[in-house]
Amino acid sequence: AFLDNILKHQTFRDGKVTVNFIKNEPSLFEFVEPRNRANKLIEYLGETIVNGNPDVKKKDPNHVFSKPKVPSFEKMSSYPKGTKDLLTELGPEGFATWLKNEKKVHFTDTTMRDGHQSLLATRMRTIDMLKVSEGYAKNFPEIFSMEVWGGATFDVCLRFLQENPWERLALLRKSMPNVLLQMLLRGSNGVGYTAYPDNLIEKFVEQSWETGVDVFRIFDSLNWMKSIAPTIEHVRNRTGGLAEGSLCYTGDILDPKKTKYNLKYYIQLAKDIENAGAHILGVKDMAGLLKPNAAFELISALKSEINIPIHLHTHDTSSIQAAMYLKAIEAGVDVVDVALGGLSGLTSQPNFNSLVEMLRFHERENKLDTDKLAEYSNYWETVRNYYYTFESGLKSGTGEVYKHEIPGGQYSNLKGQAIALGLEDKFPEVTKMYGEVNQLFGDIVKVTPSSKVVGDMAQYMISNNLTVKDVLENGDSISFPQSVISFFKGDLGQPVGGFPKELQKIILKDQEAYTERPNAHLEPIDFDKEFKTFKRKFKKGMGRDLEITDFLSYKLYPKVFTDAYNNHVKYGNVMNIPTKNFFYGMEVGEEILVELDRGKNVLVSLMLKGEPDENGYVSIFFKINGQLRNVMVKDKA
Ligand code: 3PY
Ligand code: ZN
Repeated sequence: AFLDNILKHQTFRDGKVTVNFIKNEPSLFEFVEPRNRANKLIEYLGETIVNGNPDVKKKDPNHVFSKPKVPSFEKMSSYPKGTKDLLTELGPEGFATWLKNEKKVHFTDTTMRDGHQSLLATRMRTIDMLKVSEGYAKNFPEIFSMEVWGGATFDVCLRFLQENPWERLALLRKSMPNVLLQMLLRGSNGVGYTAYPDNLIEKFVEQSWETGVDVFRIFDSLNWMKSIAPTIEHVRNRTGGLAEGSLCYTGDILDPKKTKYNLKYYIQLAKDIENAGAHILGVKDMAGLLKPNAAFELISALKSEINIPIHLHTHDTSSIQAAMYLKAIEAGVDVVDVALGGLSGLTSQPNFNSLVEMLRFHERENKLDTDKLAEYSNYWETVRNYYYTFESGLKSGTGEVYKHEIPGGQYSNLKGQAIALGLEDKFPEVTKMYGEVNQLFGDIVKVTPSSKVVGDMAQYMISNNLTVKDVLENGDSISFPQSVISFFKGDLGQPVGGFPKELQKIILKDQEAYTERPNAHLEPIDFDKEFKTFKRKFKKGMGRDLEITDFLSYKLYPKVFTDAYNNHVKYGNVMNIPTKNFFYGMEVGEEILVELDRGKNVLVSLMLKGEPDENGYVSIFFKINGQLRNVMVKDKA
């Protein structure tokens, strides 16, 4: 291994070895052996067997797992020409024109991003995606795009799944080279919950494109153009991809009493987005508030007022959003977002399989193979079973969504939290308070991260028995949640119509608010210098060179990255552990196959699990490729 390190070393390869080479290069003594990797693997499994995965709050020992059936496809065949090939051929402008001239309606499949983000708290692991991604791309090359990245996936990959989000993207890119890959980007907030320096967002966009993103859906949580426009610019300047500038839909344009977010408002915003250089307009109905007749009116108006194609997104929280899609399609919308049956409905997107069938013989029908689609839906339905612990417990759609306006992903999270805390009967109060807080805040656009601020405030008020009146009358003596203070300072930008001044004073007390872009207060990043420092800080344990993408992860989520790094040092690469074992450990007698790294597989069986000794340590015996190994794990219970 030592010799190997020398042979691989850049200085050696450059022929610049001097007498002090070995003495000056401690890295030559760092060995990553397979044996070491296997040891780390059983450390992880041992820990999970004894103490459980800390992310799994409720484990059902009687849960029945069935094996998902991977739909068949031609492994040896090449990829048929798809939308990615078309983008390469036509360029972003040409592609947008092509899309606009298409008669049939197109689809974005959100299963691998918003679908599981909204139903399973974003916990879907890369390994489960990779089993079907190649086959899917070969079977459905005509799909407009696969939404696979961004939103909450970035954070959750690192924080809970111990995966590198960039690696996920690269692997999905490799297995789906022919179709467009799409991400959700929160404008100046990137894939985080706060504003970042402009040059960090710029670098992030550039690296996302380099790693595999083609379609950037860009929104701002307050519909603030000052956050949307610079991000569109980054996509136009740094990538060859499509900038999908998006407006977030809230309220109800049909309600004459709701004058803040009316048709005129949306048309102006759409024009601003088009003028900022977007190739596509996204209409992001994050809470599923767009009603069928409103959709007809909105899409018809947008179609006549702007020249770029329109891509519509919704959540089926009310359970009637397929009707909305039909109206939008009849008004000429170009693309709609859907999720494969097994991960559709409720707070996720409308059902892909059913929507294709609904449009059979319609003049805008998109003739996709519904039998094949059904096989993929079945796959996801079975895989979903492995994630049972992350289900929200939601059983039916709700008409209340039009009142509280909670975004899909947030609704299932809040519901899950309420059930876990035994506060399920208080859930209607939380949602009602959410609606009241929204009014108190001046009726704002609510989507990550502004929706989190409203949710934090509502939960805070419920748990402290506070009413809106209390806040307005006795606010001076209330210490508000940090996210609320930061919001009223201007850290997420400026809401439509500004902040309610009285309340702003109550919340900020003697802190100053500002109205410039939050990014204006942030120092640009000195990439050369900081990347070097970063590499020194985290040099020892990845088993590979640190990349600029690691640095970006660190800059977006310093603590989360550091924890993930420390876990990696301890457990190595855990992304290829089967999902059942990653979350729930192993049974005695169970045997699993795990790919350690680059095609090296090991067969792991759990032979024996002892009782805790006098110091609380449990002895666990595995067989790895037939050889007996044991680990001692401290029982934390
Ligand atoms: C996100 O920002 O993650 C969203 O899905 C918003 O709807
Ligand atoms: Zn969404």
